[in-house]
Amino acid sequence: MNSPRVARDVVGALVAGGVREVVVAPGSRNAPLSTALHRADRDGLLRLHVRIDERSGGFLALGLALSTGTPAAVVTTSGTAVGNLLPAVMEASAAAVPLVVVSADRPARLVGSGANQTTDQDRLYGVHARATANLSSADAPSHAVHAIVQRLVHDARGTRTRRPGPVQLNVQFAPPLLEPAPGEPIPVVRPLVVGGRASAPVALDGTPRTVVLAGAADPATGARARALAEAAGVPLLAEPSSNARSGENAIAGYRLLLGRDDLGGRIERVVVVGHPTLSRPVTALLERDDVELVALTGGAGWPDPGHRVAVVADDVRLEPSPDPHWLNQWRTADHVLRTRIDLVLEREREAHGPTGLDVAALAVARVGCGQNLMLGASNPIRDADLAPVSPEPATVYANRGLAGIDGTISTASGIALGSGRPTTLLIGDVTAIHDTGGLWLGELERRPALRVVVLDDRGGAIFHTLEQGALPHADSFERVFGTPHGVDLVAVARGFGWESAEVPDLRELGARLRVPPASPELLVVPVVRTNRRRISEALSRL
Ligand SMILES: Cc1ncc(C[n+]2csc(CCOP(=O)(O)OP(=O)(O)O)c2C)c(N)n1
Ligand SMILES: [Mg+2]
Repeated sequence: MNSPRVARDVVGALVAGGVREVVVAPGSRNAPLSTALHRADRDGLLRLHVRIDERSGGFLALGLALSTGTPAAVVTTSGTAVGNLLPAVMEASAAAVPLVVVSADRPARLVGSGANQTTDQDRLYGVHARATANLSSADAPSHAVHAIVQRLVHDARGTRTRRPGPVQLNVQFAPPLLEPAPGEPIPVVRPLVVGGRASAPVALDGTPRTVVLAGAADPATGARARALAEAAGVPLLAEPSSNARSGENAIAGYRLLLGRDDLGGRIERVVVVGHPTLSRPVTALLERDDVELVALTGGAGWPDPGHRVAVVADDVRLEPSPDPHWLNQWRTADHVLRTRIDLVLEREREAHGPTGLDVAALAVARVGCGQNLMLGASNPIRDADLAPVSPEPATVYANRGLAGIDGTISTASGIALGSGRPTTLLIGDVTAIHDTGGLWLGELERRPALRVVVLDDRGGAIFHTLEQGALPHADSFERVFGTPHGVDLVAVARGFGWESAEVPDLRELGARLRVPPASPELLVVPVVRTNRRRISEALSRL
């Protein structure tokens, strides 16, 4: 009866390591874990979530880990099920999210024998897993299971390495998988105490013309970026998922102002916080050889796509800027820019109805403090990057580790369930179609307070603004980039039991967004995409 006992030890050690949210996808080989987790959920040791599709389950666990700031686990059966977690593992690795994969396996001697649902699962995630461990129910005394699993959870947290991320625990279960009469409780495992470390702040004098550039970051890191810019009196260039895009120093239209010689051109130092990824002007800034780059990070690594970073530190003491005009010039320019952006959008609205930028601005303005806003890859997050700064912003999330359009609904579900707060997700139609599996909610499952707003422009609009959207490629564009589809997303959502409606009118959308979501709901906002390139060009000329 080793398999059920080992499974209970694994679950007890996960709990001791601080895991409180676990996703299970049903299977036969992971039956010992599934029943132990069901018991742990019943006893209030953790919360169990069940999903059929492992790819969706992986992203759900990612969202749970993101929103709780603690490791979340996802448990699968053997075979292709384990492979379905790869996208979530890759994102967790790139975004430094503590994700614990527990893959059930068959005994090692069966690998390569042609036995059913048996493959080589050891280190399946390769370079994307921070650590892996293998356990066999045939040889796993309880104290060893407790030590191995807790060490792995600390590897996911990055307690010693300062490299949080995904880990894999592969457990070979030999039959019998279940006891004739279940009922054994989960053992209480003593938590392993593991200390971390941090270094002293680096002092920076305030003379060089400095900006704080905030990329994707958790709320505490975002707050630090904002405080740093405000204390030093310098502009704050904050991407929407930086959780720093608020306050007097935030320059809403920074992306368009970076190209100006009198603003972006005069930057002498950039303090980078978080992981910036969104726009080409920012990438160009990070590649400049006349700018001193300071990367602020509590982790082992730092973003440096231009290979120009000069200083890496846990924290800095940035002296106040002696030049008050520096910040004021940015603010004044941002103010003027806003009126011009509004004029461009008004013209487009009159001709073609609401634009994606209108919808994003509405979401940023209406989804406020105490709620979560997740922004999908592609245009939604870039549109929000041009929205006015909200006085009371929501906590913002986005999968910016690898900027995939996959698993977005599932991640948002995890964020809603993990935080227990109303959550709004703004995504494109292709992104929504990519994760329709994430709409599935079992009848016995907790229902997230999640509103998905789909900006439905019938295809991949972002490609209109890239090289392939130019006239010479017009012949191939629709088929291989635009990917028009006839999917009725309202019908799809209703099929999965979600409340759903089409909301073409911005005023109605605004009214709906004013009320925080209480249960699963999907709204479709139809817009055109034929004017995307024109809007983008008009904005870059401002
Ligand atoms: C997993 C994955 N596959 C493909 C891509 C490439 N990609 C980026 S945006 C995009 C289209 C997104 O379309 P939609 O969600 O409708 O947003 P829109 O561009 O229309 O605003 C694709 C296919 C990606 N980022 N991730
Ligand atoms: Mg689209």
